[in-house]
Amino acid sequence: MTKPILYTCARSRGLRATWAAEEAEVDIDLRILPFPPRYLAPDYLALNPLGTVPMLVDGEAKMTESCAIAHYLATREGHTDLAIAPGARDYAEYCDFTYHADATITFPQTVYMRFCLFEKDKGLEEAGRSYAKWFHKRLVKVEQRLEGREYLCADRFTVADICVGYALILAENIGLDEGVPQTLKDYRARLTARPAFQRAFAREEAGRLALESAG
Ligand SMILES: N[C@@H](CCC(=O)N[C@@H](CS)C(=O)NCC(=O)O)C(=O)O
Repeated sequence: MTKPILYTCARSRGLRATWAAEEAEVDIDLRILPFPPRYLAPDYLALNPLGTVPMLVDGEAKMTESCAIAHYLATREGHTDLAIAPGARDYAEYCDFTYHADATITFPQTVYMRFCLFEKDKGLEEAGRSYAKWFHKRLVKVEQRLEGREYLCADRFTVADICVGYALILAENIGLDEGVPQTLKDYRARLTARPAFQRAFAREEAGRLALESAG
């Protein structure tokens, strides 16, 4: 099997993939790019015309969705406990929360980031703030699911927790933590205490610092 190459920017949604690789013990070639790559690493566009991160290249396959990459890395060499198999308890919920993480939760976060952090000069901050409120309201489904549960599915840690957990990590990084319920902050603390998360974070930071000192 070839060694998969993960192109990403430190602390971006690619952290879902770096983290899944550490949990699943998949040996990846981690390539940290400057953010945003479309401007700061224009050669990357030849590889990924979207200009987005993460991107996983595995042989002929090229993947550009963080949650799909996390699931793929966890199951690339066969089923593992990081995923839930078809027919097993909570398979439907596993699929649902894994997709929910980016499509429903991270989506409003990114609109907030764009209007309130990256493009403040465009006069769209009010719209950005309403997306922040929308993000907080959308946490209700995860909050209810975690009532009486430590993890989202099948009473164990899975890729669904990686995918949703990243959105909660991002909330803290972009100043949206005030509206995050305490139960979800506690859940996030349980997730980020995992040795595999800490290794993934440290690998990305080392890549980011190497980039900074190079240039
Ligand atoms: N749905 C995709 C979204 C990828 C995405 O938009 N990534 C952001 C970083 S978190 C990005 O690359 N932004 C820079 C750009 O669009 O130029 C995923 O989950 O991977």
